[in-house]
Amino acid sequence: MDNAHKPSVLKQELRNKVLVLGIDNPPVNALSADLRRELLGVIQEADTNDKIEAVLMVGCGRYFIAGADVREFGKPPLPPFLPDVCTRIEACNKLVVAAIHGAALGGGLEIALAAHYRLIAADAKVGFPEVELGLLPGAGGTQRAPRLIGAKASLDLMLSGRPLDARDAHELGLVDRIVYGEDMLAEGLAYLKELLAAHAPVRRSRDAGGLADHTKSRAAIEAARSETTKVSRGLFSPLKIIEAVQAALELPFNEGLSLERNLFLQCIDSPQRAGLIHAFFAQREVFKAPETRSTKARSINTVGVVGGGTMGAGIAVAMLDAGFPVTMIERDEESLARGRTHVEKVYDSLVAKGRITQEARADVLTRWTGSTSYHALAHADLVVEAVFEEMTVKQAVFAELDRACKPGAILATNTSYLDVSAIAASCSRAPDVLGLHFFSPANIMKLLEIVVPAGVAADVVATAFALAKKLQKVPVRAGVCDGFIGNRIFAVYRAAAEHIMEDGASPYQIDRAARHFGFPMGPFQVADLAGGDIGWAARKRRANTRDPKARYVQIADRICERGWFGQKTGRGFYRYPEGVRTGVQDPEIEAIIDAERLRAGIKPNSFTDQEIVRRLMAAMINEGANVVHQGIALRPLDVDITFLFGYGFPRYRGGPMKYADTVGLSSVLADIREFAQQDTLFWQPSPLLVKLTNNGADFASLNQSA
Ligand code: 3H9
Repeated sequence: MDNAHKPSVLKQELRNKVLVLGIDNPPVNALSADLRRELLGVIQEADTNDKIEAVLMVGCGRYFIAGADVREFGKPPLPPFLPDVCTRIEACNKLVVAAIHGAALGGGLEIALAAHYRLIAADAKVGFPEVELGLLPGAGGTQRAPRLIGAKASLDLMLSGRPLDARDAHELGLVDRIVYGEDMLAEGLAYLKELLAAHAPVRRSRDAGGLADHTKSRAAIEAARSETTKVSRGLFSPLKIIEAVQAALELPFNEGLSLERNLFLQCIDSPQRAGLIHAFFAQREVFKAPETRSTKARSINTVGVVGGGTMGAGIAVAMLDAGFPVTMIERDEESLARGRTHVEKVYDSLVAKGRITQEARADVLTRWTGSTSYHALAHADLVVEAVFEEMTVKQAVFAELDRACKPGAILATNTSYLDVSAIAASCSRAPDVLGLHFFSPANIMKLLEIVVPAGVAADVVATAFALAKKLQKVPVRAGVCDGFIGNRIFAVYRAAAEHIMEDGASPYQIDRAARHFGFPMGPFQVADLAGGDIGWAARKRRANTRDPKARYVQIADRICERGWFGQKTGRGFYRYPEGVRTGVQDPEIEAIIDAERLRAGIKPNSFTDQEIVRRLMAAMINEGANVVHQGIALRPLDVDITFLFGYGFPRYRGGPMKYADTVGLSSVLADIREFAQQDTLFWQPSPLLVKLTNNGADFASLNQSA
């Protein structure tokens, strides 16, 4: 469509010499090239038009402006550029007022700061979330905000990415007035009328004096720099934000602006920006599953949870936090009391940390009821089973649920590995059964794998997605297989780590390499945290079905045989002396590893950290490709989100599949083929990886909506 026929994204109306600009670019009024062009043109025209005395910018829809159009980043930039639009707004000789409702974020706030006065709806928010996308406020935000509210408050805003509510924004001086009416247009016009009557001057943020106290400003900048260096874990943009704010202090305004532009373009070019923006869209894309498009969700008003252990209690808390009444079922009164205590403990610790009041705690707990009889679930709309991870135990629970629950109730299992189809088949209502795999602690971890067996009704799946939204979780649709998406891929990653360990690297070096890559913990620290006994039991269960030709590293078994199950027993791959939460290296473990290498006839090699990461990532990516190839994950981005939200994969790398695209699929495949020279069975290239590489394609090409 040529520009002449495009609908305008800026509605204009002259009201008593006030030009009202209605920003109308759904869904969130992002500052697309069209919007920038129209804004620039209109402001230029307003400046010279005698019929116009002032300009009022208001947002149509739910938000004022959500920021730059993130979809444009990474593509050739389209003029006019946002900093120039902001400069032109600020330079306007007619009064320009921004009326903020919903949110003014990133470039949206920068537009507002370029206006001469700002009013804000009492329930609106403002913020600079650019840091979460690997960017900095690049349209004058780093120069105008410090002049308005000082270096410290600006740095807090830009480095945290957290939005401010209207009251805080007003207190800081970022906005001039809070309004309480619903009609922002009317509020804005009334404010402008007052300003005009009072002959309020054109007041430009670039001239504001928030940085007048140089010593204080410099101290704030230095403090932010030393704190950021400590905590930003390899992130690129935070230090650039500080550099830009320092320029606001030290350079004339226009020079500060051009440095900001330069730093912004450096951020745009960084692979971290690409990873973080991929994560932003993927996080939204995962909600789009075939079932969410084709059907409507059932309504969920009451929830049951079977099992009051760590997992069941965590799920109960997640449901209570989302406002549901929860009925917990346990086999006897004693277990039920323990379940209740687990739930109470979560809220007690929130009270102790001052996050909630005693009254709020009491209030939430009134929605919890417990019973030892399944009949208490007669009215539940959804029941989540979280009992011992054993097929017969789960099937027995489902037989009870089948008898007790009303028709149409959704029955979910929280299994992490077991065959959900087999669980569904054990009761008479397979279309109502699916897997809801929460991650521990269930009330905190954001990931929810929605495991979809073949016979489930589409509206049950759609309901699970709606539930995830209500729980503020990030859902990923997974097919049925051993370990679904996350645990299946993680098992291969862990096996690769064990191979490297037996071949010569210490678990400590492997963990360090994984941490340097960006994981909060390495695979052996994770094993110690999860508890060695769990994996040991699973290995014993699978011993009969394991391919006898597959490489099997026995080191973890030797450790478990000593009763060393990780953190909970004070010893695992690491030692955890009293009072120490992070483990210390253990020479006895190194001796066990040496003995195992000897037993297996392996002459240890040395590995660089980089070689370790190459192997770990190749294993993860290859299995990720298998999972997509077999339809267990809808798209590569679902694998990415699983690892970002369930396994601590560094967000700035976008997830394993995005990372694979970044390094290049041909290079990953070459690595796999090289490693296969030692172990052809383990390192079988995924057919999907081979196909994409042969076609010169990447995983991103498969990320269109499912
Ligand atoms: C920036 O401004 C840089 C400047 O400093 C310098 C430039 C030179 N662009 O989240 P939702 C889409 S960087 C394009 O589900 P909500 C989103 O993908 C930017 N698209 O709604 C979704 O699409 P779909 C700084 C965007 O009500 C739809 O809108 N700003 C953008 O739960 C609805 O989104 C930010 O980082 C965008 N900027 O939440 C703000 N934003 O329907 C990012 C959203 O096809 N945005 N979309 O899946 C947000 O935080 C939330 O979207 C918001 C609304 C709070 C606004």
